[in-house]
Amino acid sequence: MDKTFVMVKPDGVERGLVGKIVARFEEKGFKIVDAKLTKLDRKLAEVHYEHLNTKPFFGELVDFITSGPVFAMVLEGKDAVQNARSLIGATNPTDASAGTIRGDYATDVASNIIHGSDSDENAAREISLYFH
Ligand code: DAT
Ligand code: MG
Repeated sequence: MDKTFVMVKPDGVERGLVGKIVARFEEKGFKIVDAKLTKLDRKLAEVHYEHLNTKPFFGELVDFITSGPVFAMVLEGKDAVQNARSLIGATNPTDASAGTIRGDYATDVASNIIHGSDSDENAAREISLYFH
């Protein structure tokens, strides 16, 4: 089975959305194979988002993702990366369809509730960063 890495960001944890978000993945058919509440230090945040480290919003992104606890999960299922991204919705919640997690719960790209890996290679990388 394929695996992906999904993380409810600090805004989602603060707003009490972990249960609802986990339920969506379970209802879709994913199996939770690992999970934890954790807090990123700046080093982990900078490594996780290193592909964005030249962007003007990088500092704000690192501040935000380290601002409080996150709920990190390893999910297993067929085409896990693609199916999870479909449930999550577009990066900018303004573009995310109703029925997706970002479409239903977020309005701002800088606090868009949830992360999901974008490729099998990045899923493996992120799983090893958070669960080792
Ligand atoms: P995704 O999270 O959909 O994979 P990404 O990897 O391109 O999107 O970006 C990672 C995160 O960075 C994204 O979830 C929110 C933040 N971000 C992206 N573009 C942004 C922007 N223009 N302004 C502020 N934050 C942004
Ligand atoms: Mg991404």
